[in-house]
Amino acid sequence: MSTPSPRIVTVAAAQLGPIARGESRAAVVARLIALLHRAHARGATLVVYPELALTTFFPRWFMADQAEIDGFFETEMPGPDTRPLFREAARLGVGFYLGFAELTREGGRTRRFNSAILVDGQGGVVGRYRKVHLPGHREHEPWRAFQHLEKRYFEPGEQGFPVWDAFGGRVGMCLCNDRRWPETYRTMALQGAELVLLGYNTPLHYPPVPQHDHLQGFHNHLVMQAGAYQNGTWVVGVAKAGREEGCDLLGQSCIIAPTGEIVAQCATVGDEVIVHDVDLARCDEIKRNVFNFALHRRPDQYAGWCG
Ligand code: CDT
Repeated sequence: MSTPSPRIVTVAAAQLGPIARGESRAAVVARLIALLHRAHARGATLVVYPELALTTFFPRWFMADQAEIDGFFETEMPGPDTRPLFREAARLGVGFYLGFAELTREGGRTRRFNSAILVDGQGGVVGRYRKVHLPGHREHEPWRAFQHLEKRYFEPGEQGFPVWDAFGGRVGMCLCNDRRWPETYRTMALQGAELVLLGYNTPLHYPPVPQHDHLQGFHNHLVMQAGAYQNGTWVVGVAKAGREEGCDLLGQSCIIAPTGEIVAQCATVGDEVIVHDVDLARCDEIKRNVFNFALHRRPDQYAGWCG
């Protein structure tokens, strides 16, 4: 069988170290731009930033004051604080994925989502994804060392897992907890995804089951490597890492090939860039063979169980 011609997109994972609660958007955006420059200097044309990359991970606190909560959200994208990033990325011809808290007016009501956007090399928004799997809890649970109130502060996304033709391939997005669910990758792969971008904020301590704390790193790679291999797609997983407001967040940002192999991985829990020449044509090694969906999948045997 002939080997397809390479289709290279040079991708950077731009891991962030902690963001303090009091750190301004301007200061964070300056850090994002510094990472952008480092990625561009290494030839990247697509930079992947973490989930909720503009603020501290605010769902760790119970807040009753809606105005205080809304201070962590963006009402426009780009807005005054994020425009410098859009401008500089476009000047360099670099696209990016960025996670942020989205506050929007839709159907006459205010809605809040944990979202990500994909921006092309000209600064245009190609697509927006709203997090489907919101982890954590809705009510204040003071017994926890810290809260995880995503279910309180966000609505779940209801547009599924679309994919977009961009950067010479077919690109999907998801966010953090989504990466633990096989359906996330499979729904995108069934639409032909070749590159799945995802940002995360993962505390090392999981209050309901602390006996699994030492497995956080293992589970992180386990799910992303399996998702890549079983769906013949590249996966780029990018952390906000390090000790943020007393809470330790997992690092291990990485770029994973469709074979499931990690081809680049961060070595710190601070601001760090890793770069890889992602060959989208390599998806075919898996998609045309062991996980050739048309040839080997048995959806008739799954119906009725996957509801
Ligand atoms: N941000 C996010 O989704 N974090 C979760 C934490 C574990 S569930 C409370 C994750 O899946 O990494």
